[in-house]
Amino acid sequence: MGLLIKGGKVVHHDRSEMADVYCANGTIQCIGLNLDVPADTEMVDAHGCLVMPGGIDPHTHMQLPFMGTVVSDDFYTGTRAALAGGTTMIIDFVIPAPQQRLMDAFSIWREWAQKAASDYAFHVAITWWDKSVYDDMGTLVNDEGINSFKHFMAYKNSIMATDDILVGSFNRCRELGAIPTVHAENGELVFYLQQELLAKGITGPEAHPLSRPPLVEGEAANRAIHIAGTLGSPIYIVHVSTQDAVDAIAYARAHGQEVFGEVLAGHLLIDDSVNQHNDWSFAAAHVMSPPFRPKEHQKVLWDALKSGTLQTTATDHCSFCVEQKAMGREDFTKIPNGTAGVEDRMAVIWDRGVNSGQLSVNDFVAVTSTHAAQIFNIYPRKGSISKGADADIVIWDPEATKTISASTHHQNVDFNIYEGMQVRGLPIKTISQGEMVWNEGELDTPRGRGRFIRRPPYPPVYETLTKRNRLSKPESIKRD
Ligand code: URQ
Ligand code: ZN
Ligand code: ZN
Repeated sequence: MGLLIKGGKVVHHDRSEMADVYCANGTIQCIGLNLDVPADTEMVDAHGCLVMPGGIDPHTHMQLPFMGTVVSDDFYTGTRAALAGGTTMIIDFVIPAPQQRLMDAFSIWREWAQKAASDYAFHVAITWWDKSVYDDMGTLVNDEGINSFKHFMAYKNSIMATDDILVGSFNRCRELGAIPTVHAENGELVFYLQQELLAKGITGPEAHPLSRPPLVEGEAANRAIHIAGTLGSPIYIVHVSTQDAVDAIAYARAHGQEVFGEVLAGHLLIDDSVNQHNDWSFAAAHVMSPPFRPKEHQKVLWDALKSGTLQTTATDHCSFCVEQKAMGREDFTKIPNGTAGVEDRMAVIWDRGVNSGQLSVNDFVAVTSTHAAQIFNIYPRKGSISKGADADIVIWDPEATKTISASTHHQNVDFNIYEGMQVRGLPIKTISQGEMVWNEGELDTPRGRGRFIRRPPYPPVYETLTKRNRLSKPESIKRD
């Protein structure tokens, strides 16, 4: 039985239209008015509402083992909460331990994600390098539907990718038609500043941002951009949080380089005052990397999102309960880094972005869904309301209101960084794979209904890139 979404305004990333949407067999069958649909079609009333592509969160870490503990949301609870917030797909991360075969780690994460309630994909992290990593990257792209590889430039003595790894992996990405992504913080500088702060006896969560000042992100973003530009690979900078990194991205893009940037809802809305809070647990609950920044960076981030310098929004959902954060009670470097937010991303960006007039409704669709689908090569199957696309749709009531709270959210964590925030504009219905999974406050998300979404490689990048700042095809490099 199909669904007919009637009476709404369909909002695409580039235009809007009054139209009905008929979904059946998990996909969008037709869009228009006075549609002729089967008699047993279920009617969904969207009058007064907007009908948008389901959100895509390109940056989450469900049930990640990290810093001696495990993220409290698993692939079921985390994706269930995402659906309640209008997000119908996440892109999570396979993070092999150094020396662990990529294919082995991939199998482990695939198993964990079997329980997901929404569709999902994976970026695979490159945390070490040898011929097996090179080979496994090829297997993942050619056989497993992976087209993006993550590099943590931070987290020294753990998963940090040094420059030699960046060079080898970015070049391999170029060969395979994959996109490298980076967590851009200079891990050596962070480590040095952490040791310096501890030596001075500064051990509380207030030290965390002091060990990761904006230049630490700006330097790493510049370095990654220049390595990618030299090798001719595109690059995607995750959780851009500073003017320093925005400036690096804007300069590179203005000079024709293929650079994409992501901003977290948290960094758009929350400033560094949270780090100075006199309650240890409150300050520790906000410890994430990159840290929350002084307010002036937030305006730059909003302007970059509006102007297209940054293209996507994400959450970096990496939830730790209060007692997990207490692992760093004596030493801030041991506070598990991460905050939650997969359920609230769309509502908080709508409230602070669209209601404030900073973003149009079409911009909202672009930065919460369409751009991520386009960059990670699953558009228009995902991120669009078009014939043949997956029926992943959110029905948005621009006048619905709520107060965000850990006491009412669906995330499996006892803290919410948006606690008490009042928002206007909410997802009142979420449709995933053509099924009503979130309906006026009720979730219907059977465990394991989510699918692993394969993402094809890009056409060989050296066939599509301009010649500027690029190596030409390797075999055509003239050697004298
Ligand atoms: O660095 C990341 O993106 C992961 C490990 C989540 N933690 C965080 O603080 N952002
Ligand atoms: Zn990160
Ligand atoms: Zn992350």
